[in-house]
Amino acid sequence: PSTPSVVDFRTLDLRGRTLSPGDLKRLLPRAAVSAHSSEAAVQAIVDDVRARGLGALRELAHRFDGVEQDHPRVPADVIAAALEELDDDVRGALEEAIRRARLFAEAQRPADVEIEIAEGARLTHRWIAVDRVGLYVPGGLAVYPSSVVMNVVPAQAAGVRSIALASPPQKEFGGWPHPVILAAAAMLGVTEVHAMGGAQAVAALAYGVVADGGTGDGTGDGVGSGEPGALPGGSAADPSRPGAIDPVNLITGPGNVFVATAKRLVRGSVGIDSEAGTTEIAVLADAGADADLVAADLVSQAEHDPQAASVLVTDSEELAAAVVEALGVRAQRTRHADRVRTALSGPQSGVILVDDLEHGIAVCDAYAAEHLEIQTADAAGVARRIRNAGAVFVGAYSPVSLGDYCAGSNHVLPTGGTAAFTSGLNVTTFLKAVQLVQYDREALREVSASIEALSDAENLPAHGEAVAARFEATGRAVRTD
Ligand code: HSO
Ligand code: ZN
Repeated sequence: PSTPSVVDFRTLDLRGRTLSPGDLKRLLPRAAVSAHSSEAAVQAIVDDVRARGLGALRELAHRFDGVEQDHPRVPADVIAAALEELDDDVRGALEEAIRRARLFAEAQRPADVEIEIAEGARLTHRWIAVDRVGLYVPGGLAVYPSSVVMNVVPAQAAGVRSIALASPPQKEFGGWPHPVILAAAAMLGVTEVHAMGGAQAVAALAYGVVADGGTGDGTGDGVGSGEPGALPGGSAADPSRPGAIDPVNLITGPGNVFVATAKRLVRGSVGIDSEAGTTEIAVLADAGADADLVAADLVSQAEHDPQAASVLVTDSEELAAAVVEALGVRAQRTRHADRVRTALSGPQSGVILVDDLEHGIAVCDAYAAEHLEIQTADAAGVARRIRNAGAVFVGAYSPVSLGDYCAGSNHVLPTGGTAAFTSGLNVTTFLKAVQLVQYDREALREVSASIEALSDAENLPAHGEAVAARFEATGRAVRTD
């Protein structure tokens, strides 16, 4: 598609229109999700990696990334060298980003709940970290060392014991991921990094990969299923062997449409985080907002991708006109002008005119933006009323770029309207809860009749009998500690 020479930021005028939330949602600018068109191709890649392990990974790295690799595991000395060569300013910035992200993530840890629901009847809701996670860090149009921080820090704060990082191999860096990504991993103490991208990375993390020669069936390649007994030759993935990858329990991180589709396809075998698709920014602004700053923020996210969405919601025609003008100026002089103009001129971007702030809040909730900036009077008051957004940036000094790097908040956030039902990465993404049940004899007796009544009602009498057996006069000595 050709790049527009000027910004064509379209207008949707919703003034005077009362729409149901459903109608509103249909009218709002949003790129059609085309994930399904690639589903068959992605499924084929996932199946291939699952069936052929390393052999498939090698071929796919050649085909998609143009690199020859024996296995994707990045050697420790390559990671150490990347840290060694890291620019001092970038290192300092990453340190500060890590420090802030860690403070926020650690403060998010939910407390276990323990209550005595009746005398002698104890219940505990206990949070436990997922054992092993696979974190995906995209390459592609840009490299994202900041995404290493955003994935790793909450996982570590949750107490995840084993972390595998995957990022696409880069031809210009010897087939390893970008050195700043490796350096960020090193700074965080992550030692298991795999140079693999796309759907193949997701499949390898989800199902595991057996090292060369590990299958014992003479083919050389194989794949782990997470169940050692099910492997060809009966050998489990052994992480000490070059190329072996242990399957993970959960995969998180943003990625392109292939990554997102692969995550959806392996879900069930493993957990996945919310889908982080092409980035979006919405700005809710009134007449008093600074048009040039609004434009700067809309351009900042448009630079990610020609499909990125930049949306302005305002009750001021004057502000809208001033923002459009400022967009034109900024979109000409910015480094990634082509991408930015394409993104701003796409059907996913534009200005939405509303009657007043009240109306604007309803529109923002229906849109459920990944990032929502509030640039209005009493921004904090308005922000408190927003129900649907991945992250809300309050006031003129909280731009989205702050959150992308250094705010302490997370930048892996739900896109495409999914903020209506899901959250950005945070500590709880990496936690699951176990419910502990501990009743003593008297506490059980108190509800035994209820259990029997319900077990009869469900025609499952053995359920009731299991309780009744404890109260029969058999003279059995039941342990009570
Ligand atoms: N805005 C992106 C994150 C990012 N920005 C990384 C710069 N680097 C999605 O939230
Ligand atoms: Zn960004």
